[in-house]
Amino acid sequence: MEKKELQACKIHSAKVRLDVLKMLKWRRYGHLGGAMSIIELLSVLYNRHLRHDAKNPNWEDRDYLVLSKGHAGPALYATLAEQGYFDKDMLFTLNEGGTKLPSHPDKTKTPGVDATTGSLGQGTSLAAGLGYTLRLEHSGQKVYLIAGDGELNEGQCWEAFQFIASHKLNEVIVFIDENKRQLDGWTENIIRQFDIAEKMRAFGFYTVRCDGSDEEAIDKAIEEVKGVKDQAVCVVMNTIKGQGSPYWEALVDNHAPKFNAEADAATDEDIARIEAWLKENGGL
Ligand SMILES: Cc1ncc(C[n+]2csc(CCOP(=O)(O)OP(=O)(O)O)c2C)c(N)n1
Repeated sequence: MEKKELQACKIHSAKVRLDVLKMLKWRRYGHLGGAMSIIELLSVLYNRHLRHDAKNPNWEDRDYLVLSKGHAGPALYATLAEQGYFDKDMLFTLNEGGTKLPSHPDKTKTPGVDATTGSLGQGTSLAAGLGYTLRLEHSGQKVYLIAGDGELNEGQCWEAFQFIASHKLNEVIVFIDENKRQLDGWTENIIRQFDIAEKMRAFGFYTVRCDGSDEEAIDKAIEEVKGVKDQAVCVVMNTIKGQGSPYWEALVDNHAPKFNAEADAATDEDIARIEAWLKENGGL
């Protein structure tokens, strides 16, 4: 990717991170940790790979994003707002009664959301079915599926992965956000994952690993798997839950924290730091 494009992706990530922090601080609680770890991926997808049109969210030839770890909705909403699907003011209705931005994505409510998710595991089957339909239609469209590492505790994921691998369904690009934590702690203390990339390979996927905080590395990984013919593909991203905030990264219990005075102060520091970076880099 050219320098200019990389910088645009980094600015996009910074703006989205800023909005996620602001909206959750304003809301006083929310799914922070797992939202922060997919911000760079969403930036690379929406700026470089996903075929989409914010002016025409139901464009028939679009690619699909399935956020199977649906609780990371705030990252998707901030991304969609940054892309122009709706006004940024709407971000500050998150989780309110009657909002178009419920805590988990609902395709009947939000422009740009194609998959209703939140019950972990289900998005993987949805993506498999969607990908199979696109295959039958020879449409050339793609499905970008984002699953969490804790989510892999759901047997349904592995049923869907068997289907995707068996049909060499590379219409679906599987991303696993390996942030090593889940709702109630470290994944290895709950159900040990062993080596996720090796597991995906054993299931039949062409699998690459990348640093999920590095837009360039993510883009490279996607380019690599897009070049694979005749095999299912997967990108395992090494990330940190709470990525991009020293305070939230260090707090192990950052899944859906409530804000208090300490969190407010730390988040204000994050906001100031990100705004300063954006100003320096022409993003504000
Ligand atoms: C079927 C189901 N069981 C339990 C939950 C509650 N839950 C929400 S998020 C979560 C942890 C998910 O961990 P992971 O996929 O690693 O997400 P991340 O750490 O990236 O936020 C759980 C258990 C759920 N949403 N769906």
